[in-house]
Amino acid sequence: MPIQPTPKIWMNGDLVDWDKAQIHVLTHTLHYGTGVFEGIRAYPTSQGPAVFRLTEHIERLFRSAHIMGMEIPYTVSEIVAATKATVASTGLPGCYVRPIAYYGYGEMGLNTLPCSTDVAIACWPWAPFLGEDALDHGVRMKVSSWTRHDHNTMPPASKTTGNYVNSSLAKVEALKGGYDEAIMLAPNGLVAECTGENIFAVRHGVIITPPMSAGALEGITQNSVMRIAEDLGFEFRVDNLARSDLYIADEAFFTGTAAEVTPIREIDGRTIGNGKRGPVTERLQAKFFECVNGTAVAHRDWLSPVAA
Ligand code: PPE
Repeated sequence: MPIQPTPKIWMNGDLVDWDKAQIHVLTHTLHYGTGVFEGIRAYPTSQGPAVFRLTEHIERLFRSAHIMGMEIPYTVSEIVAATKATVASTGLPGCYVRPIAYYGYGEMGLNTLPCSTDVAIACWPWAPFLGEDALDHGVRMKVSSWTRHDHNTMPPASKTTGNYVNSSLAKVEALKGGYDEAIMLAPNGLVAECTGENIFAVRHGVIITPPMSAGALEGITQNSVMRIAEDLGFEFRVDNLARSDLYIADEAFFTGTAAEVTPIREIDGRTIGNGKRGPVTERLQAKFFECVNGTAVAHRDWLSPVAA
């Protein structure tokens, strides 16, 4: 889906016109994949557009930078305020938000120590990632032939731009094979996550998602679903999964800001459960959508209205 332009992009403290938000071809991060980024959504609510778990996302941006040894020349609250201002400037009821901190123009070479850090925040409309049909009926997955990088290769706990070379290889392989998404295994063969989502299996009523040590990102949607599962009285565990645990699951699904809560109906040619969105997934998904649009009674604090 082509990006739909919005009026402004925040760059280093200013809201600039969309077409003027440009960088030099010798920007460090373009060459070496050294940036860190976030994916956030703002949703339409009765109080206007509200950003979902905004501070948590910006804190994770700063944690990614910390892992990479990058200094962001702003505070968390400055980037939180800048994100709200950018969303408000679009005039959109809801949108996807992409903050990125990157080493800009000025230095070249693998030594990032002399580089200065630039920050940009862009917003645009992004419909359900894999389509409405995927949310209702689930998707077909493939365990990737590509391995998720090891903690000592590229730390998967950081949303580093360069990490996503691995995810893109897996995503394109899956699409070319006729699947919707890929499952990434860690170097030890256990399940890590999907290309840009956390994965979950439901078996005998227990919901299980792999830990960060398995190479999963500490997902904010994952955490939201965990908290919703608690509210609904489901048993939840963070634990390792083998690919066969996924094959024999009663239900499986994945979560992410872009993907929201997407059921899985097939993995590697094997039907998962009854091949439809399962009852646990359906309840978690329904409650998640109530939380993001502000109609749930609980977790109102997850929403930051941009007008406030
Ligand atoms: N794992 C990875 C590797 C990842 O990139 C994401 C977010 C998640 C898990 C889920 O995290 P959270 O969004 O906090 O629930 N992926 C972002 C980028 C996806 C893309 O296709 O680009 C996102 O969902 O915005």
